[in-house]
Amino acid sequence: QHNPHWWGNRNTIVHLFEWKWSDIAQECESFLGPRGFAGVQVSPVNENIIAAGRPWWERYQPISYKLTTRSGNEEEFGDMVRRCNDVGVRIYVDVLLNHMSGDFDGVAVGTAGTEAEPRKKSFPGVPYTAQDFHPTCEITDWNDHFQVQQCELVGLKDLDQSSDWVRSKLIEFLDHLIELGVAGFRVDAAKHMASEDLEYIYSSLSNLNIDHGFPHNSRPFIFQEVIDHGHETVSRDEYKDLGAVTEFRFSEEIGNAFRGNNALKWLQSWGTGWGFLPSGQALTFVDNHDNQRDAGAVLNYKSPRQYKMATAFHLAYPYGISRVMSSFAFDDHDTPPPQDAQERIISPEFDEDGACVNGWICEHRWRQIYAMVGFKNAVRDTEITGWWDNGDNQISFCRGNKGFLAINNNLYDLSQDLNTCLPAGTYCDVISGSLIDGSCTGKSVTVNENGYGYIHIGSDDFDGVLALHVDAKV
Ligand code: QV4
Repeated sequence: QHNPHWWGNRNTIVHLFEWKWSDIAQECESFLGPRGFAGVQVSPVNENIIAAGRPWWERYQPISYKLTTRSGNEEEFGDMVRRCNDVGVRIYVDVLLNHMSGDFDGVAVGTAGTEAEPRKKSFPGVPYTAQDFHPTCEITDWNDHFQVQQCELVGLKDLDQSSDWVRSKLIEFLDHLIELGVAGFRVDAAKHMASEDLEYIYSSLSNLNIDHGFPHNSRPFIFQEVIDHGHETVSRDEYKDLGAVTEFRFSEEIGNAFRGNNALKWLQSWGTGWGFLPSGQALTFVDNHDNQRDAGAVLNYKSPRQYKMATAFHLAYPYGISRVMSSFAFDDHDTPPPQDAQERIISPEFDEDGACVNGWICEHRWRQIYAMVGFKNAVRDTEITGWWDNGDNQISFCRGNKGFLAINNNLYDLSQDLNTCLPAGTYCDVISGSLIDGSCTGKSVTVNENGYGYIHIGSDDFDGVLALHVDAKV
């Protein structure tokens, strides 16, 4: 279940973290479809507890499988899936199979109005009772296989996926989403569940819905959240054959490199050469909604210059199943998504350049990022060739004879003739500008008969990247 079921030559998933379903439907039609995005990872869809101040993470504490959250209800969800599929954008749902909510004093009322008593492990909306859960214990040793899989992750009531009842409820929930037209799932906290149980659940799921344009016998795409830094007792290898796995080492290493802690020349062997999973099993990202909040090597929107360089490399280098993060502005771990005085999530608003202005960051609408989504589509099925570097933090490479990328993360200019591998002609750099009505609003590069062009990326240029491809020929 490694096939994401993308349309045509599309290649990139965007995580529209905490967006409402009606806004995502609109975004598919007006932006994602036209810009060639392949799919959207959406926030959890099923009912959750209501936590004080409405932190984003309340959605990781389920109460029932009713499809009502602050992002919208079932009807709005179904409408979004249909409208996105109609313009070739797939929907992947973040699903919580590991647990229900954590402790809550007294009776909790969820986002669909369902009551539950988490302390008693009583979730009548499903229903689940105490016998459907593992006995309560805390994960104190992350190298203890039993604790990681059978104790409670941050106190979240830990479902027993070996039980027939729990399995049947989870399968019913996922099948309902498949019926509504989704293409697959991000499996939250997969590491905290036994792979045999997950295998049973995944293999029991329905095929994707042919009424939504999926071919007969299409299996749901699965990507599993397993954080494996390389020395974990519960490793990515236990899950990689069941579906794709989030490759956290990718995120950490790309952050390290573009923060200047590791020379970019070493990226020549990026991918399996760095100990990452085989390309078709790796879900790759510069940052995700968790690690963008942690201090450390991982880059996020707050370091835009480095972030754009890392993203350009991510999308230009042929490795992994790519996901781009689309965030809301945050100060700390608990900052809620943009909301109004009634605690309703608000819709993104855009300025005349299409950038988001009201608390949504919308990295996917930054020209330097959506242009690389287009680049990845334009160079699909080509190999990496013509690697060049200056022995330090200036690199360039070609994707067959369809695309060329150069990056300068040194504190001095990159100015020289480089092999772009492109057919002779003039190309528009899609990072510094766009090709509009046949003319380029940014830098242009003229490529000669030998494929060489003069490349200049000044150390004080707004961006440290230059990208050319055959679909942006002047
Ligand atoms: C608190 C204490 C605990 C205590 C508990 C007792 O911190 O020590 O045991 O009370 O009741 C929130 C709070 C957290 C609180 C917990 C339970 O932040 O302080 O525990 O609720 O009330 C998200 C957030 C968490 C949040 C959780 C549930 O990141 O902060 O916890 O949602 O709302 C590991 C895992 C990996 C996981 C990662 C964060 O291997 O699977 O940690 N990542 C996924 C998601 C992540 C999500 C969860 C898992 C849980 O990507 O976003 O956690 O669904 O690496």
